[in-house]
Amino acid sequence: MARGAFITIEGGEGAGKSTQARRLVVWLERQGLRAVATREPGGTPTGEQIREIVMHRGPEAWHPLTETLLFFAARREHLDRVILPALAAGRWVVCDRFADSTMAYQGYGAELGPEPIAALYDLVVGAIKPDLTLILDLPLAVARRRLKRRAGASDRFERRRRAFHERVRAGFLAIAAHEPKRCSVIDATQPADAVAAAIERAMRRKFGRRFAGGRA
Ligand code: T5A
Repeated sequence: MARGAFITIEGGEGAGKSTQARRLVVWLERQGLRAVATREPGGTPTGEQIREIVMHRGPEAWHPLTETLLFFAARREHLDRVILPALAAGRWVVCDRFADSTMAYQGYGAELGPEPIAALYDLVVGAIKPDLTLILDLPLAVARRRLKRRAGASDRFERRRRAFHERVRAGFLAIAAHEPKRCSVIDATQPADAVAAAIERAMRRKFGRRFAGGRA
């Protein structure tokens, strides 16, 4: 059986990752492929517990390495229990955030630096890499407006300083520049349909032959 493909969707808060992850799974299924959507932090019962700890922690400040270790702990479980079995069973895995988020948020945003993140990646994830990473890029002002409009809006975005979010955005773009074969930067300021069309084009460029009617 052909191995599935591992696709990650990355970007800052409110960039439209969850919206596009859902749409991409539907699109893949229309191509006759079996697809599964998952997310980080989360994706397994343990991962969801870690998500609760990280996302709903109290006001005390954490060392950025503390949250980095928690994200990687959740990730190892996620790989073993969800991602690798799905790929081995021929499924296409669409993951809303993965290790590039740790590099961008903890490495760049929290200024831990890229080296500890890269070292932990080698230890925890090893040789596994996403086949394609879609980086949804959005200016902060647009992200803030979208998140404020959303029903039940949280203040998570506002709790961090603007400079933090700017470093995160620069971090994602630096990752894309460093690994242009794996990463495709998508202009996320466009309406959701146009973003989905840009993602479909990136998918066809990368995997064309594997889709019904695909070019390549
Ligand atoms: N984190 C995570 C780390 O620090 N390190 C790590 O290693 C990992 C894995 C996770 C938090 O944890 C951090 C990063 C985060 O702070 P999350 O739930 O993944 O949190 O994070 P968010 O990015 O905050 O998720 P959001 O749901 O807020 O953002 P999305 O998924 O990017 O956006 P989405 O699709 O929910 O859309 C947001 C709003 O915009 C609208 C939607 O309808 C929605 O209302 N929208 C659009 N509006 C106009 N045009 C478009 N094209 C639109 N697309 C969506």
